[in-house]
Amino acid sequence: MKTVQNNTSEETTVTIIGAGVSGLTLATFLQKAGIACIILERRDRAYIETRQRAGVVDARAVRMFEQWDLADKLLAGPVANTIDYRLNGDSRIFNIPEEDGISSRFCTQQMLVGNLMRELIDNMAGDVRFDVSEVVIHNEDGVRPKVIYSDASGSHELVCDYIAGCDADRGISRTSIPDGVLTKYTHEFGYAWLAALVEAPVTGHPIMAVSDHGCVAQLPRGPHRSRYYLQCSLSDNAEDWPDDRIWNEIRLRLNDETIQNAVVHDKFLVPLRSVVYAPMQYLNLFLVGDAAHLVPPTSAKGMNLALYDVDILSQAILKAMRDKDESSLKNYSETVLPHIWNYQDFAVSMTDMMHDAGDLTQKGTFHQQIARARLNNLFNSKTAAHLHSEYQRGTN
Ligand code: RFL
Repeated sequence: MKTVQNNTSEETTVTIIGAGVSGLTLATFLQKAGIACIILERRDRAYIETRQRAGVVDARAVRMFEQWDLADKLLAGPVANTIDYRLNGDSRIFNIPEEDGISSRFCTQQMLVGNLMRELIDNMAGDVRFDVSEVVIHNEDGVRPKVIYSDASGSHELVCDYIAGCDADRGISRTSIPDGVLTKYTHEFGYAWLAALVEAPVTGHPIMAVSDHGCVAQLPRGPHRSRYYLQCSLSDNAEDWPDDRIWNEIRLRLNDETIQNAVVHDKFLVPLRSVVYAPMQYLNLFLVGDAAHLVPPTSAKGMNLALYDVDILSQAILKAMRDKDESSLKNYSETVLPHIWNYQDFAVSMTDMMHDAGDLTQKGTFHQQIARARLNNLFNSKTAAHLHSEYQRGTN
């Protein structure tokens, strides 16, 4: 049977491209504030609800959700305030300081995204259009922007006031900005992490470990699972890492022969890199989250930076709509970028320290000793203990 093609044109206030953690959070806030918005997402709902990534919502983001009266509904997990740092098997528990009495929470990105979907779509009748394709942005000076997209029923046009580009690094929002407007700042660390999702819960504290054989981390991903990260070569691929090799390396790097093999659900390589695009806006288009910046997973901050952007952008849109004052929108990029750079600094320091302290092949023995001295400072000095909270506080 031939499908009838139905071409439409509609108006809304904010078109959001991408129903990841930033797009869904932004839409939920706008919907709660009575500002019309539509999300366009190229995947289906089931795919997005099962995509496994981050595991901790930091204290700043917890406070943001509390301010919107959404923390209890969206963030299910217990507080996350310790990390077990290990150097060749010697373990120290690091207490992550609270921020104004608020702690980070264990809440997987998958859980947060699922809860956001239920709140936005099922409870607030939010408009999320899945399975769209051929999304094209028209954002010319002096004209209300338009977003054209296709779905199974035909080609459609959304005329809006603002566009939020929440479609991550490979989306179309950033690439719709004319050449020469954005500057790309990037740093390649020169190694990768093998990310393996396993059927073995974190039994003590989340672990970040340095050993002479390279770095390993174990982070919680729900009550029965954890994500292991193993430093590896940029030229490796997942086939180089059969399950037995993964478990042998985990035992070796954690100095713990008692660890048992368990089911490995998925494994893939993440090349470690830091990227920032600036400015994070062009006319009526605003870039949010991974569309504008990437941090290496060592820092566990990518999702939290995306939520920071949403916090600033949602307040700026509210001000523009309620008070007819676009000054905060005009300053969006200038407001957000110092915080992003602050976290890039944190991510680079953490990543260098954790890798240089173990791996001699990158920078040699001198830098290994420097990195180990830094790690000891982190364990022993009160000032260093405040490092985490200072970064967390950022440029509030
Ligand atoms: P998302 O969550 O990737 O969502 C982008 C959405 O846009 C859609 N999309 C499009 N839709 C319509 N049209 C198009 N042309 C489109 N192109 C793309 C996509 O389908 C998707 O649904 O980006 P967002 O919202 O910017 O959020 C960023 C975070 O997801 C990301 O920073 C974190 O996951 C990073 N990250 C971690 N962050 C942390 O804070 N702590 C962690 O421990 C942590 N671990 C991780 C991570 C990311 C990882 N990977 C693989 C990327 C671990 C891993 C393995």
